[in-house]
Amino acid sequence: MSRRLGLAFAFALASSQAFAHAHLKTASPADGATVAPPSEIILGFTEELEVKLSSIAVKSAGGETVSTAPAEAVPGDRKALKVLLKTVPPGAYTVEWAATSVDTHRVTGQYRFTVRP
Ligand SMILES: [Cu+2]
Repeated sequence: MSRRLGLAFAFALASSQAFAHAHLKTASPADGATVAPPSEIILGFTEELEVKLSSIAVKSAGGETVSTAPAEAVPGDRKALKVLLKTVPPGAYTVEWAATSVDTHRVTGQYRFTVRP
């Protein structure tokens, strides 16, 4: 392989790794959804996760944390993360997540859903 081609290959490899971050792909409840009180939040990502370095916190409009425990693995799905919730009254909730993929890159985000009366 020529030096020039080798360099191009290295760049291609670096950029494909840069795309291997865990981005949010699915959420239950979904972003913007209005739902009956959920007992858990399940998030699906584009990459496999380091669960111990990932988190989900769910807060009410008043700022109270309603997630009960650290986020945990979803059996059989290394790209998913879940957290259990207390009994949640109607209102707006914010899900704040941090996902560390197996390449150790960390991506954070948040979204909202509403619990209907
Ligand atoms: Cu990455």
